[in-house]
Amino acid sequence: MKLCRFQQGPGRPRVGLVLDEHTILDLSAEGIDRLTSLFEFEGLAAQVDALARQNLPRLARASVTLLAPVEQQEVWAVGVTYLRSKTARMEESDFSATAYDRVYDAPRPELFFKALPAKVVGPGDAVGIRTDAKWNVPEPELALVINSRGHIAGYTIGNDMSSRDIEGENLLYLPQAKIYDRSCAVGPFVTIGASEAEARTWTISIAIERGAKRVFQGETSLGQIKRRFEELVAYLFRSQTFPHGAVLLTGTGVVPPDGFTLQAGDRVHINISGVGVLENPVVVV
Ligand code: DO4
Ligand code: MG
Repeated sequence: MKLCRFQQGPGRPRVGLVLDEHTILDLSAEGIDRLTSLFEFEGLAAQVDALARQNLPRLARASVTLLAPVEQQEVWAVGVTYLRSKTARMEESDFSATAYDRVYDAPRPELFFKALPAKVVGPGDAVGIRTDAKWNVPEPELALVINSRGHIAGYTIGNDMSSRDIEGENLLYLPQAKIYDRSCAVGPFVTIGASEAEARTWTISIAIERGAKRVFQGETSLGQIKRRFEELVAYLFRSQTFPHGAVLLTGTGVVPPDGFTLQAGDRVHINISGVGVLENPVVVV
């Protein structure tokens, strides 16, 4: 089952259940107008299943604008969770190679703040590349949607846009490489009712288009993520509370070749087999 946040015309954001490719069930008609409150439900999938059987308005998918499924949640990210990410980063910087090598095997994962909710870009909106960076890449990532009690309520797609030349110059520049306008896209759907074991069977793929040409594509399995999802969430919630829950990007396992950098006008498509496709054009910010 997939949930979404959407808007129809100038109206307020609403909450929907995706019935099929063309149809959304408007859960707001049942008084549910925030995803965050749904994510707090115990037995979320059963409750949404019961809602789905009610006679609620059905909307054409083409008549709504999908929004990022993020309301007041901070977005955080984990790094170096795939072997591919570790090796790419060790090659990017002699200076930081030991840090990446160590964190991959250390008990404590690398966690970093990524975006305030108001700065998250939704489906179809532009992601950004920095004017002062020369090597910019998207990072396609599974995103965990976590409630205030630290339970994983669902899964969505995240793009952890990164400036690899800034990150590679000095590890202390990581926040500048990772956090800037339009550096984080999330959406379009939140898949609920799937276990971690099921999510680990999904594939994540990315395609980057430049005009009519596909300039990069790559794919991996979410089963390649080294750490268990609950372990990542437990570290995020150590000595830190999230009254509205949080979204946690789980790291990238698909890295474009070193000669590749994004350009304004490119289109990034990220597909997770159990979730859907997050598509964003690229602009310079
Ligand atoms: O430490 C660098 C960032 C790692 C990252 O974002 C990733 O592995 O996805
Ligand atoms: Mg990342």
